[in-house]
Amino acid sequence: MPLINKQVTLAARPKGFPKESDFKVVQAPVPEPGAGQILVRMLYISVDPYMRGRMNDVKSYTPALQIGEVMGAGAVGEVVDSKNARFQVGDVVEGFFGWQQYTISAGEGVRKLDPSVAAVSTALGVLGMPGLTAYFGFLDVGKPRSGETVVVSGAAGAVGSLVGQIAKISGCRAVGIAGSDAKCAWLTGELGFDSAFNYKTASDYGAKLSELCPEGVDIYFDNVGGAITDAVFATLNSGARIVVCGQIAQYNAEKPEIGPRLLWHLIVKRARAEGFLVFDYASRYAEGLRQLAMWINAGKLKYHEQVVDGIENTPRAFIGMLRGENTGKQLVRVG
Ligand code: NAP
Ligand code: FER
Repeated sequence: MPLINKQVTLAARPKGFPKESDFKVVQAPVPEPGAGQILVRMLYISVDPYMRGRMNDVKSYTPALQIGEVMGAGAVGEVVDSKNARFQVGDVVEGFFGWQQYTISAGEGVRKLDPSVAAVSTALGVLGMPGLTAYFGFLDVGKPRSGETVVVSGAAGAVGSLVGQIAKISGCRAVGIAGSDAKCAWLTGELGFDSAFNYKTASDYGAKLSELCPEGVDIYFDNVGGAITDAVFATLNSGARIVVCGQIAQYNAEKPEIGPRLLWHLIVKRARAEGFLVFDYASRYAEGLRQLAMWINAGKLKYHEQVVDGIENTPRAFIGMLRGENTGKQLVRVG
């Protein structure tokens, strides 16, 4: 058993876009599990957009990270020592273990994985937090009806790529907005989206949306905010639902961006914009995971994972995800 636990800590609060120097790779001793605890050796670590918010000195749903603290994160690992009757050495588990090679846990909020159901990495993507976000956000907040038109921003990412497919499963038309031609080709060619456009090369989002959604937009699943969202507001149908999932276009902003004031569209269209947090659905996670796994097994739901190797490369993977270098779910494999 190695004695060293490599960890990635917050070294400085980022100003705007995070830099690698905002993080520090440190070495600590591998902790010893006490009574009731397990020792977990990490296999995969997640990098997610919400982590950017936790790097600011702002308390929200979760408290802000302190300088020197290990970056909090979902991760999948193997139990290598157990003093807890619920877990055995060799069990593969998912929990909020952080950007580090080892951690001890009392088992609270730790989920045992069945490697025969799916690759264990999926517990951080399609069969984990992002998959559940797509499932509950789209179905519960979006309330789709067959034949409706759905627009998804951030469409080629972990959440967005699933939302468009769940829209198709629900009998809707799915239109994606993503940041490269290759991502758009993947959405329409492999995932079954009806159409998609590249917001980095489109000069007029409104014109593109009118072309691709000739019957208007009934559900807008918003992962990004900003100018893309401004354009979608003008295309909403009467009774439209806007699922406010994420606003990643603003996460690195140094000062608030002032956009056009568009809420009057909600009045005229009797539309509803509703934010949600996946954690609110904790009591229904089992239902969501069961359905997502059934769709995967039936070939109705496809997913892609992008994997970077090495704990030291976690900051780079995180920054890359914020820049749109990922297609599907970005993960770090820990050797
Ligand atoms: P992701 O989509 O896999 O990765 C982030 C993507 O955002 C990048 O690949 C990039 O793709 C896009 N992006 C970055 N900057 C952008 C900008 N300025 N404008 C437009 N797109 C930009 O991440 P995810 O984990 O699936 O999360 C997606 C969104 O859902 C995030 O906003 C996240 O905060 C939110 N979320 C919310 C909840 C909740 O409970 N409400 C839970 C999970 C996630 P492009 O190449 O397309 O730019
Ligand atoms: C996310 C964006 C924001 C997310 C969670 C939040 C789980 C919650 C933020 C807060 O409570 O401050 O992508 O994913």
